[in-house]
Amino acid sequence: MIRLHSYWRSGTSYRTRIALNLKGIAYEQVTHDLRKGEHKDSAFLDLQPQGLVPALEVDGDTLIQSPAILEWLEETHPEPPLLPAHPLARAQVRAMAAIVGYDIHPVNNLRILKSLRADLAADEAQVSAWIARWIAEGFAALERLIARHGGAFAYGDNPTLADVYLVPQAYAAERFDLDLNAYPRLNGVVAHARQHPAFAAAAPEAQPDADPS
Ligand SMILES: N[C@@H](CCC(=O)N[C@@H](CS)C(=O)NCC(=O)O)C(=O)O
Repeated sequence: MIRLHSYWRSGTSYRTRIALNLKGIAYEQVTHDLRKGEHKDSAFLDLQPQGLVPALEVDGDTLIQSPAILEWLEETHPEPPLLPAHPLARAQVRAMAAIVGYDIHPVNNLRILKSLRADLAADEAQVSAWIARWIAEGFAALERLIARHGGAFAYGDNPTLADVYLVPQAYAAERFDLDLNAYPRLNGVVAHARQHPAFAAAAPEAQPDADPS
């Protein structure tokens, strides 16, 4: 039994859904509405003590932290691989994923934005500028890396962890009105990845809890 605790618009949930779909793993989803603070309910804190989605229940155990979940998926379900065979190439893919996973997403997360507003009295224009600043810096680097290593996907011609991380971050960028045309290679591989059934099925608007209102 695999149960994903998630939220439709959460980027870390989205990346986990993409990887599960690419690996062909069936799972059920339990939603935690971040807007209502449901991720801080005590029952969920028993599973994920940080109160962050995603969490993945697997046969009675709970995995947390999407990078750890994705590595676990890769180790336990090696086909199709989301990392190339050569150690150097694996490090390059992991680096591209890390630009999103460690350098963009964490500083733009909901609790950080709430803290900017509550602790530093930032207004919405300042919050938007903050979000755009970190995405732009990371995407400028990724644009160069995709030009160097990319093919149909961000690294070569098959989906890798680089795409698993990038596509949800591109979705967030569009939500905050960033113009992806400034990153033509990045924009191209994201558009291509979105056509892939595993990515399409993982898209926020395709989730049972999607609520764009
Ligand atoms: N490093 C964690 C980050 C998880 C995370 O930040 N999840 C977000 C949604 S994308 C969340 O639950 N945010 C709730 C909050 O900030 O209060 C992971 O990759 O799993």
